[in-house]
Amino acid sequence: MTRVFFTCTVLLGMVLAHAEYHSSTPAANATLKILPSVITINFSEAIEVRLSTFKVYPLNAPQEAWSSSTRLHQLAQPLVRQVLPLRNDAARRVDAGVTTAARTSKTVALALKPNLPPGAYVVMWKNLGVDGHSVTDYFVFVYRP
Ligand SMILES: [Cu+2]
Repeated sequence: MTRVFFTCTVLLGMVLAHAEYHSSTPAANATLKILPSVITINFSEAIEVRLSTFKVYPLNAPQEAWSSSTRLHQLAQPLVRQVLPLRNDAARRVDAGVTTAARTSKTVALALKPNLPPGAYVVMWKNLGVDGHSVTDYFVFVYRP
């Protein structure tokens, strides 16, 4: 009985998709006057927090591109591909790591380093859902005080 239930849960998880981005604070493509100290990402399903990777990087984007989410995404995509697999890149990152203590969670909080300059930022991840599937994704926000 337990095995049958487990199988159904896994199949249901596949049908309902994996741990996809649901919402975040700041929201994707938001422009902020005040930078929060913590970024929160909500997923559609719970993830294995410590088996997932989260990073925030500054996006080297000219100021005239800050108001164009299309332009920011064009710049963000190659950056994500390049830096998401990197190890030992803490100095380049503007996050100070995941602060969520739970082993599995639908919500993940990431601390930001203090005193970040105005600019565009990319929040990126490769998560591992509790259903065993990974999702790589990102979003961009702009800090323009
Ligand atoms: Cu899945």
